[in-house]
Amino acid sequence: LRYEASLRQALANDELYVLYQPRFDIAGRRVVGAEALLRWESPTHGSVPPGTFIPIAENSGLIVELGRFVLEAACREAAAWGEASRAVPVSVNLSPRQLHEPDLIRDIQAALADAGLAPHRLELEITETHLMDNVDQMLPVLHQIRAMGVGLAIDDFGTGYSSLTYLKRLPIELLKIDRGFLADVPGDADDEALLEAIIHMAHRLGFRVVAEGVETERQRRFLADLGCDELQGFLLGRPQRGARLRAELDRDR
Ligand code: G
Ligand code: G
Ligand code: MN
Ligand code: NA
Repeated sequence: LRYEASLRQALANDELYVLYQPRFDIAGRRVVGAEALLRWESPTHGSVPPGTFIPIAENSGLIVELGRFVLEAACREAAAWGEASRAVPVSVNLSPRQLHEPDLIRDIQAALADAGLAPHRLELEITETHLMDNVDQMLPVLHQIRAMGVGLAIDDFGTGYSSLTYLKRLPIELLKIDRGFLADVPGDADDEALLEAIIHMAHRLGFRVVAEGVETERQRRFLADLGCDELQGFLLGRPQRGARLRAELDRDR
């Protein structure tokens, strides 16, 4: 594995940092949250995309350490938003491996306590594919997370393909629709129908719905007409440094 040895050093060498992509209300006016996204700037490999290094970290077990780093950074950042500006929640992606790690609950508690962040200001994203395949095994830890007051979201929704019955068993309040559904919308009648059905179903099951990958105003309006709750995407905000997002939150307090 080409990057594994360098990735091992990356944390100690300060090559990793976290960007924050804002999430907006459906009007696209107000920031309602932000997703922490890990970045790796390697002196030997240049900037390596997360789609490349996250799977390597996952397979080698390094993800546990990297995940802890992101969790701690995100909680500290969100605590700063709370002081300087509006207290929106921060979302952190959890890898399958982290969810099966016995120390996860303790790590979450420690990150919150060290940052002085209220649990409801943290939200954890778990991909649909992983949830589907392991729902029985994961329910206890999901309930523990909810019991702490930390939020849970289903990420990349719609990329899995099994039955939907697992959904009603999950103690989750937010569903993020994979950006693949939006690419040809408005225009593609099939994708439009799927989006409408997903949003309707999610609401009936009591989830709030976030559309990911919103790149145009036409897409935003289309989603608003379907009753989608929140938006994330390049139209409204790219992943950015925490300080920049803090300034934006300050402006629209
Ligand atoms: O911007 P984007 O290229 O950041 O992210 C690509 C993929 O990498 C996404 O699927 C995203 O969920 C994942 N990713 C980004 N940061 C993290 C992280 O901190 N932990 C995990 N597990 N996945 C991440
Ligand atoms: O899989 P997950 O949803 O965690 O990853 C978020 C990923 O989506 C990141 O790689 C982020 O950079 C990317 N992203 C966010 N908004 C947009 C967008 O509007 N268009 C595209 N193409 N990618 C986006
Ligand atoms: Mn995500
Ligand atoms: Na996603």
